[in-house]
Amino acid sequence: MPLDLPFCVSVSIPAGVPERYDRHTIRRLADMPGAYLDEAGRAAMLARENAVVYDVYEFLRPARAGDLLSGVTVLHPGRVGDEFFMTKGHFHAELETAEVYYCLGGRGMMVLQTPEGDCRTLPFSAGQMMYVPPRWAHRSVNTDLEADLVFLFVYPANSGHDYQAIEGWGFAELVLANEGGDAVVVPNPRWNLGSDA
Ligand code: S6P
Ligand code: ZN
Repeated sequence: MPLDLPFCVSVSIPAGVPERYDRHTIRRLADMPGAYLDEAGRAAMLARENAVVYDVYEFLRPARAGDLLSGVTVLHPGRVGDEFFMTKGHFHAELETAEVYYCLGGRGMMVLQTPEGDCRTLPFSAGQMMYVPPRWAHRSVNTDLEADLVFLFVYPANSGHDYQAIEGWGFAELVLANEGGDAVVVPNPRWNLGSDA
């Protein structure tokens, strides 16, 4: 789409895939080594099928302060062991940048965490808006095994992404299924082992 002109695009509810977009990123199980607690379970699933965990459809803009990036994420249903499918999660490289999510469909949670380790896990379902303050890393989790978790996002175009810290430390909290299949938030036993552990 032309970079400096207004645009308007249809985004269906609850499916979420925009009628057009600039970039489509597909994240599969193979793209998430070490992300799930049950790494052996991930490897076993991967041996059967490199399942798509989520799709991201983006409207691109120049990486300049004052501009906004936007798009839609479609996080599919599934579990690795007891852990629900989730996004990789990231800090914004420009730490002092915020983000807004609006959930178009499905049922899930967002895990948010500061660099100091303050971790909050909040419900995030169709019709809800999530404000991610500056400095808070964020990960989305689909807790519904039948439906996609679909959300629209908007954030400053100069934010950038820092995946490394989360790949190393993870988040302090995990969202797992209990014996009845319901989502429960539990402390991450691997938390703070660090990438050099
Ligand atoms: C970008 C925004 C979303 C995520 C997307 C995938 O700042 O938070 O577009 O990129 O939901 O998550 P992740 O952690 O793989 O980038
Ligand atoms: Zn973000």
